[in-house]
Amino acid sequence: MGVEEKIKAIEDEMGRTQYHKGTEHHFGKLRARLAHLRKLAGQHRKGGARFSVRKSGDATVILIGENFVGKSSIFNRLTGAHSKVGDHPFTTQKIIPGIMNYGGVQIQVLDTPALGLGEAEILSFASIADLVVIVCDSSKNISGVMRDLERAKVAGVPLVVINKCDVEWGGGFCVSALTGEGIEGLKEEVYRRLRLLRVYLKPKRGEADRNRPLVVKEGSAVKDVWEKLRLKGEMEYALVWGSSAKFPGQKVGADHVLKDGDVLTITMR
Ligand SMILES: Nc1nc2c(ncn2[C@@H]2O[C@H](COP(=O)(O)OP(=O)(O)OP(=O)(O)O)[C@@H](O)[C@H]2O)c(=O)[nH]1
Ligand SMILES: [Mg+2]
Repeated sequence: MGVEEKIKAIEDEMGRTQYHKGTEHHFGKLRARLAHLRKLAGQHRKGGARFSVRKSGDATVILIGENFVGKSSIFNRLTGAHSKVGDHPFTTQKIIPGIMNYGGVQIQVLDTPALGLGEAEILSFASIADLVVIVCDSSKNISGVMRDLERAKVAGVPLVVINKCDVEWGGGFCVSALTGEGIEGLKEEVYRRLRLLRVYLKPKRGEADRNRPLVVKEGSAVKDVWEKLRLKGEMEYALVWGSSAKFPGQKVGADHVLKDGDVLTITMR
């Protein structure tokens, strides 16, 4: 049996086995064996990654954490997707992408396997995400995960979410993927932490489409919007309505810094 086949066999066995006190030790052994085989497979694979997923949307958020803390349940709540929620640990075996729509902003959310399954690869995805959300349950501490992130040189301050607050209140940002408690607040917090701003483009004659914002990073100027549009030709000036404008329809140049919710008309030469 080749390494990939052995990995598949162990994954299948983990999927079939009920997790309880009696099988805890067996699970531990399977997990260690899996980690070893995955390391071997990585060495044999020429640059090929085990998990593959493309970045999409306006920003990418990754949920990481230990097994069975409720990453997939929270992912399903945030995105409306259906990542499998199991009655045993290590249910999620791949990185699963979904989209959280936040007022027209398309935020890609990644559900991940427990860190014990392919830690290095999961952390490499964490380093390209715009926000890392560490999920834990109220009874576990997160220092191990924080150390992993530091070791993998993942920049930025992660958002820590404590799930299962219906069972035990542990302080911090508490949600329950089971009852839905705190999920709306979590969506708000994720959006806030991404530091994005929405700009609504308005044609010269006509209204702005309020359902489809153009999304740029906080602090962006008119020229960043212009770049994102990838239009040919040269920009002449822009008209802006909203909190960055001194008055509605103010004429501004390429360096004018925008605010969330601004409406913008760009005029070309
Ligand atoms: N009481 C309670 N149980 C929860 C909550 N969220 C998830 N669960 C349960 O916790 C277990 C694990 O949930 P998952 O969402 O599969 O957890 P996970 O972190 O994705 O697990 P792995 O993929 O195995 O790493 C399941 O039995 C869920 O039903 C919650 O807020 N409260
Ligand atoms: Mg899962």
